[in-house]
Amino acid sequence: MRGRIMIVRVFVGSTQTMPELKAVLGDITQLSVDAIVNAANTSLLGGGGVDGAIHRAAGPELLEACKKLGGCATGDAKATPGFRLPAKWVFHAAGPVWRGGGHNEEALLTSCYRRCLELAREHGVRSIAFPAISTGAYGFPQRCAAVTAFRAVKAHIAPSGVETVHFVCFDPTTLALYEQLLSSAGMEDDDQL
Ligand code: AR6
Repeated sequence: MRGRIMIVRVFVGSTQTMPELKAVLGDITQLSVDAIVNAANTSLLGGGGVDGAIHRAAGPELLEACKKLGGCATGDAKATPGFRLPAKWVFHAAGPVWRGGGHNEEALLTSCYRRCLELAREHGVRSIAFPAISTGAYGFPQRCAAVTAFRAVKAHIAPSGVETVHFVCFDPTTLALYEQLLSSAGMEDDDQL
């Protein structure tokens, strides 16, 4: 991975463990974590952006596995093996298309992150990497997406058993947003984010 890495430990409740949240700049397909998340579409049959990169790196077995899943509702996520990726699992999340903000977009994006953490629990995943779901082809405003992602992870990580979360940023602007969120992570009231 190139670029900077910011790491923060976040206290998320009454558990003994304190998960580590990291913002990293780079290509999610390169990460040796238990699971990477794909910003997929409801067909789960591949596409451009990070979805295309993940399918290319995982090999054709990934598409064959996806075909058996029967698609995915917006806000949901489904798991496949990682095949030729360093990651053991891929969690394919279907993010919402941004339609101006009045169509439940934030709740649906929150649901993607929550579902991935539920899959992490089911599959014994301790380290997970998320791309900035819905911020490319699906047009979600970057800052709103980052705040939504960060709040969703903080809200739902405790029961998941996940110890390390990588927020993988593909450009320096996204990285700067996540670094700002991580540096505010200790605040009780994150409405100021
Ligand atoms: N590693 C990490 N992040 C990446 C990578 C990568 N290799 N490549 C792109 N990104 P997008 P969406 C970032 O468009 O908006 C696909 O065609 C990218 O800079 O991949 O959820 C699917 O099949 C951006 O910040 O996903 C769907 O049809 C983020 O990943 C549709 O696009 C998400 O951009 C999903 O659109």
